[in-house]
Amino acid sequence: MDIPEEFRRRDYQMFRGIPLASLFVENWKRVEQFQVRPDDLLIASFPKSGTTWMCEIMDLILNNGDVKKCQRDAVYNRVVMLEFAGVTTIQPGTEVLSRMPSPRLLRTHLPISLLPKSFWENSCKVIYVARNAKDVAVSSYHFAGANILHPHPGTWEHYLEKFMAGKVMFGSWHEHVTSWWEKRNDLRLLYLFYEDMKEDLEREIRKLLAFLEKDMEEEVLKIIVQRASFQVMKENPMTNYETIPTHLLDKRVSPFMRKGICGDWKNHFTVHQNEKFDEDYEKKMSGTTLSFRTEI
Ligand code: PPS
Repeated sequence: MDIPEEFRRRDYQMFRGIPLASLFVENWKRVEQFQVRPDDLLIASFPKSGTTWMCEIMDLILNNGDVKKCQRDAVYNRVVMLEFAGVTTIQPGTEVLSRMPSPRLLRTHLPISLLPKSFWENSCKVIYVARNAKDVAVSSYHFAGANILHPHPGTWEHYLEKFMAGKVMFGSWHEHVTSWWEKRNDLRLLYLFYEDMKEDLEREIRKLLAFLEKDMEEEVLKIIVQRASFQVMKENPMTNYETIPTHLLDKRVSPFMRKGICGDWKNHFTVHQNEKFDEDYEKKMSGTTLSFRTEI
């Protein structure tokens, strides 16, 4: 697994108004032509919103809580990222997916405006996971420090300004969460929240089961809740990203499974930053019925 020098720590490339890693832009044709199968299951999210958590849960559900089966590979290989592209040895997500038997689980961080046409035509089920903007900003700041596909994040103050302006990978959090929310009835979509999952994971898994029209024995449900706990996932090499080499994702800078809480933003935002953020947030979110909890 490697990423050539020229693609490391490079500035994002603007693509149809969205900042993306240039590796992803170069691969765009494949993404655009991606063929959805109606029994595909798509996990969509803004980065750092609980995607990996949802991937592990969904793989456990589809495998009926068979823990051994869910240890077959790292979570990012079990649930392939649609727009992911590397060069040399890293295969584009679309290529891996095209060889995968159905039912496929896949994930994306794309804003809904960039979702390939085939999703609208073939209408597979979609699970969107959203997390409050303040904790996402904090989590993505730490991740950008560790991940060479991002430019260096600089100071927290500098990064927070970029986040508010939508100048981070995949663009504006505000636009991402609201545009997926507004379109939730045009797709077969279940919209879930990280904070609700933290509050009562079993309850949220029951929502998933109803959406998937799947029955499950109570003992299996308990196993899934336990396997998807932060502590278990942090210690599980198939979910904690320890299989990604340090020169690509430096876990000494920040572990992938970092804190896994709601409200860590309070340890990062100054009073002034919080006021400025809230003011900007009010303006950007004024037209939506979507609302978030920043503490539980
Ligand atoms: S990525 O890189 O965009 O796919 O990241 P993503 O998986 O969306 O989000 C990573 C954050 O989710 C936290 N996480 C969890 N929280 C609670 N419980 C469980 N089981 C869990 N699994 C992952 C992870 O720790 C990251 O959040 P932070 O705040 O950085 O800890």
